[in-house]
Amino acid sequence: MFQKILIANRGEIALRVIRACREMGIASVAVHSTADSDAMHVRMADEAICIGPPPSAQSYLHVPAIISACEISGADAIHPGYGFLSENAAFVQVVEDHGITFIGPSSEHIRLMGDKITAKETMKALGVPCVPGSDGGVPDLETASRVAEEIGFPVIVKATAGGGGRGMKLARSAEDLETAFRTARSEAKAAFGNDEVYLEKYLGAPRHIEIQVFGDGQGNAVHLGERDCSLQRRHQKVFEEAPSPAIDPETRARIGQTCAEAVARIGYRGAGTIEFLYENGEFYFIEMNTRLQVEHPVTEAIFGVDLVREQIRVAAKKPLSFAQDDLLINGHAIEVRINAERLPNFTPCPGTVATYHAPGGLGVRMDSALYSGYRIPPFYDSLIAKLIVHGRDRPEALARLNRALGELIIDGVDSSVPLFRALLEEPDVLKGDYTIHWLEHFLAQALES
Ligand code: MV4
Repeated sequence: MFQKILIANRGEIALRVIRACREMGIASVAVHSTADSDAMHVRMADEAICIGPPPSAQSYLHVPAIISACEISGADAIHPGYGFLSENAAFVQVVEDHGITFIGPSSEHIRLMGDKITAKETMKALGVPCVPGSDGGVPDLETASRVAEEIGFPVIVKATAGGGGRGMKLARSAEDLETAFRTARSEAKAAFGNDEVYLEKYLGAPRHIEIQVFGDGQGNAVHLGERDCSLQRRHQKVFEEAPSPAIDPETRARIGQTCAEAVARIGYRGAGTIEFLYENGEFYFIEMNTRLQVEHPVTEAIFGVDLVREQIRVAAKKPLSFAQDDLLINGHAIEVRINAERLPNFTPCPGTVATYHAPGGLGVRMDSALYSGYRIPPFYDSLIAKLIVHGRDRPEALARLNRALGELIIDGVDSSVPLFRALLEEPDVLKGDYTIHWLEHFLAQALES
C-alpha cells in the first residue's frame, strides 16, 4: 500500500480524499495556490505545499509544479479528485514516467474515452446501446446530410473533443443542418483545436442516467447502479439522486451488467461513470467519464461503500473489496450542490462566509471545506458544499433534505439553497417526474412570475 498520497485538488474533494487516506493509515499531502493558503484542505492534510499563484493554469493545472511537490514530499501516488487534471491523459503519462502512481485509469483509457467518437465506437463494439448516428466522424456536409436523412431529423452535431455539453449544435430540420455543421466545426476548432464532429439523432425529452462502474485493471469489474442527474442548468448538475425514480431493479441489473462487462473487457482500472440518455424505456450511451464524480456520495450512501478507498486499493493493485453479489441497494439518497451564487442569474458570489453551521443527524452528510470566517476566493468553481441525505425510501430522503436545509447556516454570501427549498415544493420533483429540460423550464417560469 502507498505510504503517502498527494492530492492534486482543493475544496471539498480534497478533504474527501484526505479522509479516506487517514482511515487507511496513509499520509496526505495537500497542494495549494497562494489564494488557498487558508483553505481547509491545507489545514487538514498532514503536509501542504504551495504550488503557485491563484490562476489554476499556474497552480492546480501546472504539471511541473505538481510533480515537483510529489518529489519534494516523497509521495508515491497522486489522487486527482475531479476536474483539474483528473482526465488529462498527458498528465497521467508524465506521472507514470516519474514512477509515481496515478490513482485512476491508465492514460490509454482516459484518452480513449476523452475522444467521444472512439469512446462511442468502443462502447458500441462492447454491446453497450448507443444513440443512432454517424459511425465515426463526419468529414463534410454531404456526409452529414446523408446520415441525417438516414436517421431522421432532428439531429445533433457534436464535437469529438467536446463533452459535458460543450461543442454541440442542434439541427431541427434539413434547413438547419448546414449552419449547425459549420458552427459546430468552427467552434470545436477554436475551443479544442480539433474540428472533428459526429452526428446523432436528437432525443427530445430524455433523462440523464449514469451508471457507476468500478474495475480492478485485471479484467474484473462491478457496477453500482445508477444516478439520476436530470436536474441540470446549463449542463451544471443541481440535484442528483440514487436510485433513479425511473429505473426498476430488472432494468438496473440489465444495463448495469452490460456496463460492468464492457469495462471488464477493456481491463479498466478504477472508478468510471457511463452516461446515458434514457427515453421510452431505452438507454442510449453518450459519454464515459474516467474519474470520480462530484455526485459519487449518493452511490456511497445507498451501497454503503467508500469509493475513494476503493480507488486507492485498486491503484495499489489490490483486488476489489466487494463482488457484484455483495452490492445491495439500501434506501434512497439525494445530493444537492450548494454554490456561492446569486439567484436568479446564478452569478458567482465569492466573499467571506461570516457564519457556517452544517446540518447533522441521521442520514445527513455534508461534504464541504467551509468554516466560519472563510474567504471564498474568486478564482475557482463556485461549489462550496454538497449536502447528501440518505433515507429508507425516497419520501424519507426528501423530508430529510428539507429538514437538513433548515438547519444549514451559510451567512455572508448568497447560495443556491433557496432554489432547493423551491424545488422541494414542486409536485414533479416530489413525484420524481422530470427530464433533462425540467429545471430550465421551471426557472424560466419562476422568472416570469
Ligand atoms: C444529447 C441530447 C439529445 N440527444 N444527445 C448534453 C451534455 C452532453 N453530455 C450530452 N448532452 C446532450 N446530448 C442527443 N443525441 C441532449 C443533451 C442535453 C443534456 C444531456 C444531459 C443532461 C442535460 C442536458 C441538457 C441539454 C442537452
